[in-house]
Amino acid sequence: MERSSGIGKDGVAVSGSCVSKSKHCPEQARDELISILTKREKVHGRSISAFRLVVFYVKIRPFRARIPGPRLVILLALGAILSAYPYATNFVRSLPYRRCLMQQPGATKNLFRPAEDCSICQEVQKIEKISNIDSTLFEERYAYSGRPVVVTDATKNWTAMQAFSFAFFKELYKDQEFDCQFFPYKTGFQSLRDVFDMSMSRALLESGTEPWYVGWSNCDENIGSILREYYYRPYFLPDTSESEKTDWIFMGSPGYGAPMHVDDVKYPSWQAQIQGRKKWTLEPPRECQYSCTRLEVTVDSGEIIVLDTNKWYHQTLIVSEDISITIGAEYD
Ligand SMILES: O=C(O)CCC(=O)C(=O)O
Repeated sequence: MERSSGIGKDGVAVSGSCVSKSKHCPEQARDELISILTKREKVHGRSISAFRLVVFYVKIRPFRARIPGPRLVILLALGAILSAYPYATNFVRSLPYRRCLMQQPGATKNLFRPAEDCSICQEVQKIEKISNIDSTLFEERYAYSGRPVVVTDATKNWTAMQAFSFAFFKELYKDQEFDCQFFPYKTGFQSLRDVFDMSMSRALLESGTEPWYVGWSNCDENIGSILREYYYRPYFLPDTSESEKTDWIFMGSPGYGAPMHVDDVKYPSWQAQIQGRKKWTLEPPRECQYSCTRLEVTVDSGEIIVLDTNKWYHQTLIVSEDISITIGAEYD
């Protein structure tokens, strides 16, 4: 999982150079490609099963009968055909679209990401603040529509609201060496270790000390379980959706935040404001600039913003006088 720029599944993108509305053009190619890529995983599984079947057959035959006889040769040939067949059909299916497809080098992902369908933002004039929302209604209106929203009443019973602090995270990570993903923003920190090694006066934003703002993802299972003791899965998420196990934590000083960018993660995310206030500025995808508007919302302590960070360019700024601490995750 990588937060920074955006592009489709498996690093494969559809180039925009195809003739519009023809069989070879991006929309059809993309749909077809997604179906091919999805199938590829199933196909891979099937080939492995065919191979395992042959191995199993050879194993259960009595030892004397294991010497390759005509039946075994036929069986092996059948196994090979069975394994190769799905790959071959998949390859043939993808032929008409090959000229529309290209492997995307990491550095150009953002430049050549597939165009968004601007219906995700055309109707959105502001970011609503809602409460007491039923998960079915949430699913219908917000969960997967690309419409950003702030839910104001979802952290009520979270002990995270009192427990999370710089000192809490410092203690939690004291024996942890590995940072999953770390964003130093404008600080000179190289790692989370550097963050927790800063002086307590700087950490507590005392006057005369240098401001700081960092973000990181947690992929340590033990720490993940501890964090989950302090918050619940937001009640409004669709019943069938899973919250990703990776938590994202952002923390730091007023006046700081993340620069404008778009992510390349799997799913939309929620982010809970545990302490402080943060202003979010969202810009529609570049191709929707003329049909959609730029949005702004300030998320207060206790509120949760739900946003598809793969679609909306976003930038943040801490506007409270005290430290801002947030925790969030993706949901599928
Ligand atoms: O919370 C922040 O300051 C930045 C969040 C962000 O950029 C993200 O979730 O992609």
